[in-house]
Amino acid sequence: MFKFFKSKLKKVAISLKKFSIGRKLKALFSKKLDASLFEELEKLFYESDLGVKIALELTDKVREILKKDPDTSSDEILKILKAELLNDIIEYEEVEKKKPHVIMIVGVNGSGKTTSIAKIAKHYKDEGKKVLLIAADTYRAAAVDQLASWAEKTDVDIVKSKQGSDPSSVVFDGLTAALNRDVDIVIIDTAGRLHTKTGLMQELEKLKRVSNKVIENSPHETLLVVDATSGQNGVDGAKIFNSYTPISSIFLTKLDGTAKGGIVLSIQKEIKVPIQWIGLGEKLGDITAFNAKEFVDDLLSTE
Ligand SMILES: Nc1nc2c(ncn2[C@@H]2O[C@H](COP(=O)(O)OP(=O)(O)OP(=O)(O)O)[C@@H](O)[C@H]2O)c(=O)[nH]1
Ligand SMILES: [Mg+2]
Repeated sequence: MFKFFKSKLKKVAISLKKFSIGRKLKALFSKKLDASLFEELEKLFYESDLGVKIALELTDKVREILKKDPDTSSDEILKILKAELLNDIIEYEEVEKKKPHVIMIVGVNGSGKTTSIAKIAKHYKDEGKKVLLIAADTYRAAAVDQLASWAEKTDVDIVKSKQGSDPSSVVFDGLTAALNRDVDIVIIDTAGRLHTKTGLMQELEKLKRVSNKVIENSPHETLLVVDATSGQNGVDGAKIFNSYTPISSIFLTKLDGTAKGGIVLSIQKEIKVPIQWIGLGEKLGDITAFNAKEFVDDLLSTE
């Protein structure tokens, strides 16, 4: 297990450096102090998808530092900003897992739910856990087949039913099977839904009720899958999802597809939910556990 984290974190350290705004910041700090500096600073923060709130806060912070001591070195300023950003990050804390541990996956269409489920399934399978997938996306024709094909590739069990059937009955059947088969980890795939569709959002509440009926206190985790390339839209959507169905952590996908890493921070600031996983590609191995300190170090790296 240690090996998994070690190798994955190494990969992340390499690929997240591309988000760095540290060098640009350093260059800005070497300019003379005037109003245009702060304007440029705010623009830089904003352009890296940090969101308006964080962009303003960080700019104010720099203003305050330089007001106190105009000679503060750029390295010192970056150190303070790192601490400031880390302060906003809620670290994911591993939850104690009782058998069967139920994880429900939710998110908007195409955010990467099904692919991420396969990645998580492989992660637990590699840890020696018995994993069961439940195909509760019964809306889209290919959805069940897609999950079934991942189940085959990762060599884990799956409970499915026909397209068009009631997703809550699949959840019921799947969880009952999990109890009978001595499963460690259950992962429920749900249909993609737009956070603005009230009926579909309420359906998630129903799925949770059914889950809780079969296995008390389940789902134990509700993971929201957010596409990192969706910027502020993704952040707004996450907020609404969280209001309907409390989210325990986030799987941020497609971070390989964006040059801006700020969404990691703005999403946490806006909905106060920890990021647990990061997706860095379409393959099973393209997953890493999110590490706040490394991420902030990379974001403000001057290398
Ligand atoms: N580059 C990249 N692509 C990803 C990542 N995660 C998922 N994808 C791709 O995103 C597309 C959608 O992925 P799905 O897993 O089908 O998304 P979904 O949320 O299940 O979609 P619906 O079930 O239709 O709502 C696929 O082409 C995936 O290969 C990632 O971390 N990086
Ligand atoms: Mg899907």
